[in-house]
Amino acid sequence: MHVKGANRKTVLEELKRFNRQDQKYDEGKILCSMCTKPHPIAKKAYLMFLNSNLGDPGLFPGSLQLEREVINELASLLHGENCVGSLVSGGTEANMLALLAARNMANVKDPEVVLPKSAHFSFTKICGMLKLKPVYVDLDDSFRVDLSKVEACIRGNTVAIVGTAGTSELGVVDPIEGLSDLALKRDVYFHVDAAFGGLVLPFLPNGGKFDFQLPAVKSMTVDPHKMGMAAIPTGGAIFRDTQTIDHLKTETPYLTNRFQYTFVGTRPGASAASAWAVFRLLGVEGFKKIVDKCMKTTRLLTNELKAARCCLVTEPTLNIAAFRSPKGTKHLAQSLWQRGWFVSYVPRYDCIRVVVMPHVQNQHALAFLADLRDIEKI
Ligand code: 0PR
Repeated sequence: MHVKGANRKTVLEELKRFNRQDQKYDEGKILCSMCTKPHPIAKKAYLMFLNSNLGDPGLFPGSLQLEREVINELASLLHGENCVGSLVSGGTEANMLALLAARNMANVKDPEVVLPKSAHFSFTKICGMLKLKPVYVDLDDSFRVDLSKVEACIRGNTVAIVGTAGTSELGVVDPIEGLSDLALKRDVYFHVDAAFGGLVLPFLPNGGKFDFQLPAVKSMTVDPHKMGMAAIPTGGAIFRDTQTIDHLKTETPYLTNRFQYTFVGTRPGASAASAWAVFRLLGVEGFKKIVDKCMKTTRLLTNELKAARCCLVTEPTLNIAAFRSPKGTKHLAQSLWQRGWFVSYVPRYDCIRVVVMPHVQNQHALAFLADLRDIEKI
């Protein structure tokens, strides 16, 4: 820290210099992100609640009410009645809370968790921290976890099985219904990671069953800071009932609340306000329109990619396109980066992944395709 402070104008000018270095969603070049520009109402709401701390809700009862309403809205979108939960820092923390509840509930020696090989990398961190042994299960030909292999991995010390509704790399939905049946049959905790898909699938015409309408689903992750267009950080951890979150309870000896159910103590009320504002402004109809537009742009992209002789790893279920080039995919990814297109290269599938978030417009997809054709000389 400098000994003497600077004047306000200098501080702001210096900040602007940093800010200019950051990429801007509006330019439509960020194709590798599951986040997007927060909705303008989210920004307003966030600023309005900048002071609020959900970790001490007695001081901020309005913010607490906003959090409850957001959790209830998410639960009702996901067909959950009487669900409870918290807004947390993101998908990592939500997944962690779910596995902690499962571990504490089972209370067994040498606990294990059965995960698809496609599960988000946050589970690797979580298993390390919670001292859970991850048992990774192979995928089938459609990149969904193989049910019979999951069953073969469930043992007496399995504390949970996990399925993903919208994998991070390909946007694939695991056979959640089959996993739910299996969890019921084997009496094991079932967590669904819908960090991304949880705010896409409910707005698709054929989203399928992937949520609390399946009886074994005990908890779900769904992040408003991804397709919910809320400000970062806004993650959602939703649990079927209070008995489950009782396993997360920590006494807070001197605060305005008696217990906390999250890892993080101080939590931004501004996040709750930003998600609440987007939900209230858009409603289901507004979300449907946005998701529909993202899906149309995804289809435009995949059709044109095929015409440019690229092959899709799989037909998209969500607004994620994954493809390979016959001339070398990694090289194509590097060339696209050189031209300013921020795509992901996924070594596991040797593919390029494009996430078509609301900031990616048709015109950006077309400009991207023009550059791709130019690189590929097609
Ligand atoms: N579960 C799933 C299915 C996810 O896709 C993610 C993150 C998580 C859990 C963890 O969520 P948090 O990162 O909120 O803790 N998915 C994105 C990813 O890894 C996160 C992201 C977003 C990364 C924007 C980069 C970026 O620019 O791709």
